[in-house]
Amino acid sequence: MHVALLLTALLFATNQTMTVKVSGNCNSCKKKIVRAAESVRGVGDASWDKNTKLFTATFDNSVADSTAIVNAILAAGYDVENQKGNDAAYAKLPNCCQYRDRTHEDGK
Ligand SMILES: [Cu+2]
Repeated sequence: MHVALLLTALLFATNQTMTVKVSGNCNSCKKKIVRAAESVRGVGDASWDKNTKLFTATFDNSVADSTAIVNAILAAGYDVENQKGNDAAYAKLPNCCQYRDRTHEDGK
């Protein structure tokens, strides 16, 4: 029974979707978050909503995994859930994207 389930899971190991909260302010953040995620091999569609701060990605789980995607976003300087993004990368973000230091006008 368990072996059969595992085989089924392996045979159909294709697309998986993940949703995590990623900090950010604006459309420029969105581009960087999406670009970072899509730089991971196996990632198909990635998107981020600046109002809800929710990031969603679809990926081939035989090639990519959610940890690799989260790490790519952290490396770009963006906080993911309770993990802090890379400080050096964050320092290089344009002023409008400094989400830790300023709250965007249209944000809550
Ligand atoms: Cu921004």
